[in-house]
Amino acid sequence: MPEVTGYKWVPEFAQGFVRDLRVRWALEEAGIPYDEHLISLEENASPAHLKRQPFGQVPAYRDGAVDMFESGAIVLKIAERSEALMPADDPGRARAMSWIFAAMNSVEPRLMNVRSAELFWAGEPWAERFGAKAAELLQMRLARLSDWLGDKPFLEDRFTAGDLMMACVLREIEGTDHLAAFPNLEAYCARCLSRPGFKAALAAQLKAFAAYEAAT
Ligand SMILES: N[C@@H](CCC(=O)N[C@@H](CS)C(=O)NCC(=O)O)C(=O)O
Repeated sequence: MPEVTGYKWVPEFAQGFVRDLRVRWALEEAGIPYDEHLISLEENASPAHLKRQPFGQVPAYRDGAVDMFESGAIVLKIAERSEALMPADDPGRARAMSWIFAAMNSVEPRLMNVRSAELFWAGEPWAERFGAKAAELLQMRLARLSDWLGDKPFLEDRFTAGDLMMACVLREIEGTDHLAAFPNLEAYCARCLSRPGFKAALAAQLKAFAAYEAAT
């Protein structure tokens, strides 16, 4: 059975946002059961973990055939094996692939700049100006995404792993002013997150943290 490496516990602000969620969601959509391999925050720097994830992060993933790191690569691998996440035809697969990379390379870095200024660097003398510029650049990118989506339910003609990844990125700013300017993106994000696969993945990650908290 596939095995997903995540954390035993993280601080509350990160609960529900650790990136093994992306892998869990992909497996849920594909209907593939999996085992959890949960490590502590300290263990992520252990030689054994660094051998599997060179940057000391989660997620990692392994099954009988592959041993992988990087959430995007893992989701792509799972998607290649499941039509629930990618169409069977080559042009359709190429589009889904493009959206996975777009979410992680074109949208997420701009969003992370904004969130880092707000959450991690707040109070630094330069953070306010940096954050304002970062927010402006994020709005420009979201405007393009919003134009592309228009009134379609998904980025292409059906739900794919590209939507999964884009929704994982957008939910970081769900309910904030950053997304409020784009009602179609807000509705799109909510549509993706209402899928049973997402709910099951989120519940599984949170259950692990709750179990750890109850035991300590
Ligand atoms: N690009 C990596 C990022 C993974 C990542 O940022 N993981 C976080 C949890 S969401 C982590 O393990 N952080 C601990 C650290 O960087 O030391 C991916 O998408 O898999």
